[in-house]
Amino acid sequence: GTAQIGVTGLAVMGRNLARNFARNGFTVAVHNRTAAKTRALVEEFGEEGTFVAAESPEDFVAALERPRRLVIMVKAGEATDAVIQEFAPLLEKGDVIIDGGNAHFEDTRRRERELRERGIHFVGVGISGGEEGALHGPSIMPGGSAESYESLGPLLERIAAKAPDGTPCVTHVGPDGAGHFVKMVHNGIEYADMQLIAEAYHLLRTVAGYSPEKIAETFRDWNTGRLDSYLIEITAEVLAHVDAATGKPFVDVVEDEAEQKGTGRWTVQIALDLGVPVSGIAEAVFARSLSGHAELREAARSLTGPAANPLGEKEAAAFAAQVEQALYASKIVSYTQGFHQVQAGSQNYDWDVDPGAVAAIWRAGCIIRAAFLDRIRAAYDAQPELPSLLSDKRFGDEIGAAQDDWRAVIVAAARQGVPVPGFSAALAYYDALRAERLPAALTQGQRDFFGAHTYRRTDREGSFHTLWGGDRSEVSTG
Ligand code: 2AM
Repeated sequence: GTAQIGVTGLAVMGRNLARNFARNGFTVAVHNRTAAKTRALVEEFGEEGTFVAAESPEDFVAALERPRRLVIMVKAGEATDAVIQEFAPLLEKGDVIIDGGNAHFEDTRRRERELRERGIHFVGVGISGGEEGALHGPSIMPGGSAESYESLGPLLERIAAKAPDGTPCVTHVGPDGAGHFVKMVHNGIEYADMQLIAEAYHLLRTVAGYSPEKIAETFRDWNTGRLDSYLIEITAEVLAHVDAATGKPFVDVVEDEAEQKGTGRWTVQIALDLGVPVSGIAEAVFARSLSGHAELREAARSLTGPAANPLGEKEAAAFAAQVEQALYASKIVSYTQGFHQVQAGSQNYDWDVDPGAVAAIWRAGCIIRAAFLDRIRAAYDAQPELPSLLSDKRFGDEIGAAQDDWRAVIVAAARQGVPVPGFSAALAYYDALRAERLPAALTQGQRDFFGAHTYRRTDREGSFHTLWGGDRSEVSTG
């Protein structure tokens, strides 16, 4: 075979990825269960590069140079397993199967293990950036053996997005499920970013009394500063959009029930298992789920809230500046939590993930791309063993400078009845982490009281139990 890479599964993501490879000079074998799609791709985009259209799995495999590199772009779950089962028997030792779908990292771990036993490399690749990214340059998060990355890396580097400094947004994240894990956390952070932006919008609309157009302007302005990011940019676009049918702001005619595909939920589920407090991501997932409970919201609509009391024009501008501070501070916290999860996953699964490298490949191509990521990368570069992003001096200083406004915004939100679960959770995390003493000591006392769960003391080694039902003397338990 002559093709350097093959793509099977030619729905829009697979098609665009195949075109991206071809446009970058690679010979690409293409295959799809329904062959009409393969023919359509070559007919429509054939002149973009060199494609080898394969009708059968056998033809497809034969078209690939060895060791074969075969990208599967089908639905995550059973379809992926079915396609792996179909192709694995046709492959040889040293060939590489790449799953570019949105797989759960535990599935990737299982598939990698099973294929490794057959001498086949399995690379689970997180790909972010949607259809446009797949075509023009996504952020790519591959997990698998170092050997497979040697063969695959140079191709991925060509098709990946390029950061502002020209570096490709791809790195060997780590073994087996590391790539899909990091992609999952990316999506969790994306949920949190979106929720924080939504809260900022809600506050500007309700407390500052701004119109969607005025808020779009405000976001455009923020986008020239430290909040510069793809999500802020598209938020301004969405808010400025006017519905053609009614002439109303688009945001006012859309049903306010947010949906989700599940990767944000995975992030939180896994965080619970790993014991990582990703409260901002969790609140973002819950905020979407709450919005979707139309019946509960309808039943609660008559409950009492505070009297509306929007600010005057001058106060509103000052408030908007405070909201920018609150948004930025909360964003630092949610990335702190997300990177904690990346590091906890890395530790738990023995992946040896470099968090600075992860920040670097999120600088372009993906949904959370932002100038901000460069600063996270710099923080880890300066201090690879950074225990938490909040311990970075620059982030710590910035959040310290923002904290008065951050608190004022949350107070205003509470006064005016605007839900800000993301802002509040972020502030609670900040205040809890920096607290000298937490009431967890009391929690330990309660646990010891009702369940003899024991506690440790601040002044002595060992574990202890107080005889709560007796004379309340203390016994040493080990
Ligand atoms: P199709 O065009 O033949 O339906 C997204 O669904 C892509 O995955 C499509 O290209 C689809 O092929 C392919 N796909 C879905 N389930 C599949 C399966 N079980 N086996 C092979 N291809 C599958």
